[in-house]
Amino acid sequence: MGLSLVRLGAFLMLCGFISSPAFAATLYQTFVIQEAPYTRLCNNTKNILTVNGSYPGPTLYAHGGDTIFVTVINNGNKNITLHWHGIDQPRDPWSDGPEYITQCPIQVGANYTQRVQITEEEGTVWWHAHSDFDRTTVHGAIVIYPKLNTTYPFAKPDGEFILILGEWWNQDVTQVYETAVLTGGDPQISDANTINSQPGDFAPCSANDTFKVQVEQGKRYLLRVINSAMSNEFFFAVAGHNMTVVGSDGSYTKPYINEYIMITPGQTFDLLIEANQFTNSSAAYRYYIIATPFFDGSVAPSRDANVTVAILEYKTNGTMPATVPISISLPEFDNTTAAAAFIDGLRSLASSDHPVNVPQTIDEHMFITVSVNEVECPNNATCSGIFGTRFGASLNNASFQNPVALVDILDAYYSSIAGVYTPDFPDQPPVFFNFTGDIPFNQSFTSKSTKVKVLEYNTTVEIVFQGTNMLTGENHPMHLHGQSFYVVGRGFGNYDNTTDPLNYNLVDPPLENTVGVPKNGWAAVRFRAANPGVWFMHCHYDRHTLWGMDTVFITKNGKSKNAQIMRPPSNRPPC
Ligand SMILES: *[C@@H]1O[C@H](CO)[C@@H](O)[C@H](O)[C@H]1NC(C)=O
Ligand SMILES: *[C@@H]1O[C@H](CO)[C@@H](O)[C@H](O)[C@H]1NC(C)=O
Ligand SMILES: *[C@@H]1O[C@H](CO)[C@@H](O)[C@H](O)[C@H]1NC(C)=O
Ligand SMILES: *[C@@H]1O[C@H](CO)[C@@H](O)[C@H](O)[C@H]1NC(C)=O
Ligand SMILES: *[C@@H]1O[C@H](CO)[C@@H](O)[C@H](O)[C@H]1NC(C)=O
Ligand SMILES: *[C@@H]1O[C@H](CO)[C@@H](O)[C@H](O)[C@H]1NC(C)=O
Ligand SMILES: *[C@@H]1O[C@H](CO)[C@@H](O)[C@H](O)[C@H]1NC(C)=O
Ligand SMILES: *[C@@H]1O[C@H](CO)[C@@H](O)[C@H](O)[C@H]1NC(C)=O
Ligand SMILES: *[C@@H]1O[C@H](CO)[C@@H](O)[C@H](O)[C@H]1NC(C)=O
Ligand SMILES: *[C@@H]1O[C@H](CO)[C@@H](O)[C@H](O)[C@H]1NC(C)=O
Ligand SMILES: *[C@@H]1O[C@H](CO)[C@@H](O)[C@H](O)[C@H]1NC(C)=O
Ligand SMILES: CC(=O)N[C@H]1CO[C@H](CO)[C@@H](O)[C@@H]1O
Ligand SMILES: [Cu+2]
Repeated sequence: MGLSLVRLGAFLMLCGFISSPAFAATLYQTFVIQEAPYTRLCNNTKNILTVNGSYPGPTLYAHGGDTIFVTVINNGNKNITLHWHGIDQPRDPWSDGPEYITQCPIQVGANYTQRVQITEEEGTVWWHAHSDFDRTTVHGAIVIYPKLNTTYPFAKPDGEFILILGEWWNQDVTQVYETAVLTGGDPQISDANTINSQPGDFAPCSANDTFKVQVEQGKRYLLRVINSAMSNEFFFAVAGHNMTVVGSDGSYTKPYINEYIMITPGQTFDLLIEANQFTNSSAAYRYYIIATPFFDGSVAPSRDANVTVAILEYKTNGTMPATVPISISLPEFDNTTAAAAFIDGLRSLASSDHPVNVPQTIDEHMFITVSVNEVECPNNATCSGIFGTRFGASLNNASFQNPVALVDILDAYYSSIAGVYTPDFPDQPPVFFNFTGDIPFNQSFTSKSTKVKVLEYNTTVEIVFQGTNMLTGENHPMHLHGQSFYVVGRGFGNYDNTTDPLNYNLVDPPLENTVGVPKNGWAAVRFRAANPGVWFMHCHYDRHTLWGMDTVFITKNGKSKNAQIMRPPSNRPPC
């Protein structure tokens, strides 16, 4: 999109004077939400919701420091919101996107221009719908190159590929969502796992559709891997090639060599591979890029366990026969040890160009239990959750409910509208017990509320997430909007506040926006609340978001002008 003077003028009027460093660019993009026909899995053609007709949607490219104005035009068949996952959006919660948290949906026929402000993020993050289950097909990558006149902290790769892991439903996902809301049951599982929307060679009838990348012997490639799946975590590998992790969640890491990675929904990894395996024989010129689900929950809500593949193919001088690509076996789907072994090796780069700033002293200590629960079945309703109840989920036994009044939380906060939320999200669970022990079924009930946590500007916060064994212990990818956090510790069992902090990494912990809280274990994160605004925090399994495994942080304004929320844009979607 070219820069339009007319639109620039309109923005100056809307937003006031925009000051940006001379080297940072202002970019413009138009995202048209529209239905488009897609064929996946044995000629099942149906309309899906897309951006600009493509699935995955368009990639946003920028450099550190740039600002992108994205005009979202909703020509689709339903109301929708978009979120820029992993972008801090300093002082601008208005553009963040989660429905009923920072805005009401963009209605059919309407449009909304969101400001995507890239500050310290570099590497790969992504954008996705943040309403109902629209994210299934409405998502894409955000590629952030080093700030102008700076370089990668590794040799510049010869090429790069975006690989987005996802899930495909033969059924209309809006139907899947509405059925889950109506019955309180587990949403129907997906029909295929996908890489760049393709299930790959092992899926019935889809051999022609497998996503393929071409590489040249002797060159080096950057793989930008995003997990956009609705409920599946994945082990991921490129057969025959080790991968060096160099970045995660839009932040550089110490180079970390592995045969496989484990990636939760919401996370991204930047991986380098050396294309050095070509032997000029037809037996060794094609390799599978492969992902298999990781699920270590004890009571499996049934899960789409299918493998998905793409193909990495070496360029050759002649025509090669289409041999079966070389594969690799990934850890078993429930191998907790294999998942932890990968995660525990991640470290921030922590160089002079990319320093870490881990809070060493903490103002607000929070201990948050993460649970799957039940809620009572309303009179006369048919509920298909466990034992005829509805599924619920909670943080500190508070099961989050979006505001019922037609107002979003940001608006209620900014305009002081009472009765929309309560500022009493607790700093600890109502009772302490053996969180990872056997918990009787009748102790798993919870209730709905809209509790938020209010933070003074510039406070340092530590959250210890404690996974519980209510109904089923499983890994939960907890995601925070508005800022990333340092993951200073992770472990299994009940967190011990005397011994576990002794093993924290306060030197070079990874900076992430999504952390996997291990099954029947805990994860400790730290951040400084220096971004005034209203920031959603939730499990990135969409069914858990729906069930209430969520809360909101409101960071109050600081004293100086640049520590205060920006003024709302005038074209905010009405409720
Ligand atoms: C970037 O480098 C170019 C060429 O060396 C120079 O002209 C330009 O001023 C530099 N820009 C910044 C923002 O440092
Ligand atoms: C979109 O939102 C408006 C306002 O809340 C509502 O009246 C309308 O029914 C919604 N449209 C759809 C297709 O859900
Ligand atoms: C956005 O909506 C406004 C109000 O309906 C309209 O005037 C404007 O032309 C629309 N912009 C685009 C890019 O569709
Ligand atoms: C898919 O549809 C095409 C065109 O209708 C048909 O020729 C082909 O046999 C179908 N393939 C399968 C696997 O059903
Ligand atoms: C697969 O692709 C080949 C070559 O393009 C084509 O001849 C064949 O019909 C395709 N098969 C299916 C099932 O689409
Ligand atoms: C991958 O790394 C392992 C461990 O460092 C090493 O043993 C193996 O040879 C490497 N494989 C390739 C293909 O480089
Ligand atoms: C292709 O042929 C050129 C020239 O003979 C040779 O230098 C190159 O190594 C060959 N490439 C491959 C992949 O075989
Ligand atoms: C789990 O993975 C680890 C590390 O890859 C491996 O050593 C172990 O044998 C695996 N366990 C099982 C039960 O497969
Ligand atoms: C439940 O159904 C009965 C019989 O249809 C009806 O009398 C009663 O009012 C209903 N209760 C509620 C809470 O809807
Ligand atoms: C908690 O329960 C687990 C599983 O029954 C058990 O292994 C563990 O010892 C218990 N921990 C405590 C502190 O009682
Ligand atoms: C934030 O707090 C730190 C101490 O934790 C202090 O050094 C810094 O000046 C404060 N920043 C602002 C903007 O108040
Ligand atoms: C796309 C794909 O591979 N689907 C398979 C998923 O797993 C089920 C059960 O094993 C199979 O029936 C599907 O064909
Ligand atoms: Cu969860």
